[in-house]
Amino acid sequence: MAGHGEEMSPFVMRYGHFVDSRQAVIDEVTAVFMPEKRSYTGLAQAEIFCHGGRQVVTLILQEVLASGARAAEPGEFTRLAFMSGRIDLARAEAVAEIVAANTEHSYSAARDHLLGTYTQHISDIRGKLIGLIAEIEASVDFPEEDISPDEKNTLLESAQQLTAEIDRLMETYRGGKIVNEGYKIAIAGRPNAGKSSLFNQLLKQERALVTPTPGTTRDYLSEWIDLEGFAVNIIDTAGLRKAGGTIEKAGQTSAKKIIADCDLVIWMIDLTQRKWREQLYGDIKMLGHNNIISAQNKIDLVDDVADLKAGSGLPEMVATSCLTGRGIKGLKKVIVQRINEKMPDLTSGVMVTSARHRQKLAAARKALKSARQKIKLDESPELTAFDLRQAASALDEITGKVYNEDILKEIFSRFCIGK
Ligand SMILES: Nc1nc2c(ncn2[C@@H]2O[C@H](COP(=O)(O)OP(=O)(O)OP(=O)(O)O)[C@@H](O)[C@H]2O)c(=O)[nH]1
Ligand SMILES: [Mg+2]
Repeated sequence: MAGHGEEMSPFVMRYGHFVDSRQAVIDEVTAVFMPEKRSYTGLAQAEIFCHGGRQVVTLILQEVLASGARAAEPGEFTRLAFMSGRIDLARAEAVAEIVAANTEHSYSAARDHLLGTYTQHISDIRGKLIGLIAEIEASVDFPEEDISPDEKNTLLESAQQLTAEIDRLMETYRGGKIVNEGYKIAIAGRPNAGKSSLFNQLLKQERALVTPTPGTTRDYLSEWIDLEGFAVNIIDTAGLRKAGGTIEKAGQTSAKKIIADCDLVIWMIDLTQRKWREQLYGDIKMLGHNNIISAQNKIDLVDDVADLKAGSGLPEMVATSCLTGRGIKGLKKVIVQRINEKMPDLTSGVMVTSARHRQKLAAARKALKSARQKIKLDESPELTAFDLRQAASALDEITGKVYNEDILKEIFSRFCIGK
């Protein structure tokens, strides 16, 4: 920068000209310097703020690289922040989560992870585990004294409580997965029932989310919407009918796969079809899904529908008209209810959204179970302590107290450049 030579005071934004090696001005910029231990990465760090044009950025980058810098890998800044001990691994992962968050709930889960509420909760459980290990190891020092039945009960109870805490945490993953990966809904039904019309109604009424889906060729339409803060993937399947040509058959096979894979099926009924009641039982049975809502569609064309009740093999039903929009609001309400059924308390700030974390919790739970068994059978305290230490180390893999290169590679390669 022109005017270099003077020391830059930390955290003071300086204004100046960015010049190339021949002193030609590239842009008018501001820049700031952050000393070691007080920057994002924990290393001494400088940031240059230039105009956003592609050419300007390229030229400045060229100069910076020519003077010996190297471009950062995806996630490298956050990785450095982790390596310097400024943030733990769960919080580092939350940086990627917050960048990817595009709905209210995914954002707030990511924010809670980033702020450390979740890490704190894991650390608390770990602390209790270490306490239990200490108690058990204390008995190693007095091998001549057997553990009294009272002591044994206390140990078992503590271990049981810890298991219950881990269970509660693991249960949040049911909702956490939805918050993180989205809720998948398939719209299915006989030909002409109004599937595509419902698809369009939902898209028209809700904010569409730009979520990249793998670009495979497919015979169905898939879109993402924001439904009361949840990312919802709606899929318009090909008609599930028995007859049909080869292309239709291919469509049917994939429709079945999609249906098996989704969280909820909306089964569209065409009320103008005389035999819809008779068909419904068989159709629902054929779907074989445990979460179905039925939309009795084209209500605008018929007089009466209120003669079939949910239960006895039939799903909950909502009367709709995808032509006039009647009943769509009610249908969305039922969908949101179904999503909420799977949600833990969203205000607690403690929700497992990562499959990796869930896996580590399961490992901790398993080790705890084994420890409880050993206490019950009066096995040697050393062996029990070993199991408990394994449980603690599984939790340490969540927060990154214990890590290996493979874990780090996997986590940080998913980051985007510049984070
Ligand atoms: N009157 C009325 N017509 C509807 C309603 N919903 C859909 N339709 C009409 O029914 C016809 C079929 O609708 P689609 O949405 O294409 O049905 P689909 O289930 O996607 O049909 P396929 O993909 O061919 O199986 C169209 O002419 C729609 O305009 C409704 O609620 N009321
Ligand atoms: Mg269609």
